[in-house]
Amino acid sequence: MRRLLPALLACAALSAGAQPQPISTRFNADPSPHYFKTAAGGAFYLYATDDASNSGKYWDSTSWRLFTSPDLSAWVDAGVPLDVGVFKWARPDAKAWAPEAAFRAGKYFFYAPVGGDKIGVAVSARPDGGFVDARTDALVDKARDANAGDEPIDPAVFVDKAGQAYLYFGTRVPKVVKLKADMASLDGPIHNVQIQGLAEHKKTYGEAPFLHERGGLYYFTFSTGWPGQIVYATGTSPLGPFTYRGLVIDYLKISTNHQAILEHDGRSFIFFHDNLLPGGGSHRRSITLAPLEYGADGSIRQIALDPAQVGKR
Ligand code: FUB
Repeated sequence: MRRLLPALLACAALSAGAQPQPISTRFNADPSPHYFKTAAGGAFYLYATDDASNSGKYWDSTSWRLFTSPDLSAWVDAGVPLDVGVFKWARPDAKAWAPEAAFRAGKYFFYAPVGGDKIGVAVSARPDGGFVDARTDALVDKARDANAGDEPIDPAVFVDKAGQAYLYFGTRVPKVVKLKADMASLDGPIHNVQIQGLAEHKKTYGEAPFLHERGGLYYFTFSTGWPGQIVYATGTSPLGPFTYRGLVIDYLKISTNHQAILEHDGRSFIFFHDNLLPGGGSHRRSITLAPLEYGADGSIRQIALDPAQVGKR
């Protein structure tokens, strides 16, 4: 019974309205969850910023972390899938921030900000390691690419039903650009993502762009700033424009908020990070997840947090 208890608690945490539980006792942040089928079978893979190996004063870790799960309840720390050293062009002081992953044509792709001014892309035949640079330079480079924005970080990839891949990224001004079928080159210009209705609702775009589709509607979620709420907007194209719809996760008692949505077997989950572990804080975050529920009109229901978790409005 004692061994069963953590798993039972974790299962309970996946029910609507249950309190979010950290997926690990290791500090981690910026979730990028996926379900991948390998020769070993299907499993959930969660790539993260590794807050456990930062200084505790800044997000200065130089490696990413992977967690795996058969069922979204019990998670295993699968170690370091790669570090910034994979990107030989990275600045010597480059930090490993919010990662993303994607699968296409037998290859696993890993996207990440490297140094705050570039986004790199790595590739591997397996999801848990073996990643090498998919190029010899950055996929997005502030100094090279028109309209890359002031801070090209927080990459998120969405592939539509026709197989077209889109890369979202950026702070303060959200960006979107198509990817070629190789998943490692830009296909056309970088556009600003248009979000209508933000000012009327006294919201701004901060960071953590993410796109998912449900029932033919495209949902663009993001953090409003520092600290930030997670809010959403919807549109009829992955390229936008999107119209502001509402709040998903309120302010937390940490300086960042960063979400990702996983749809699997007809169920939706939202992953985010918070200050859930002893000794936690803005630079020592912990990933959690909760069921994501929709109203009949396609609206997203706000995630219920313990009032003690909610930060200042
Ligand atoms: O983890 C470093 C940065 O904090 C990420 O890039 C942002 O999204 C914020 O979560």
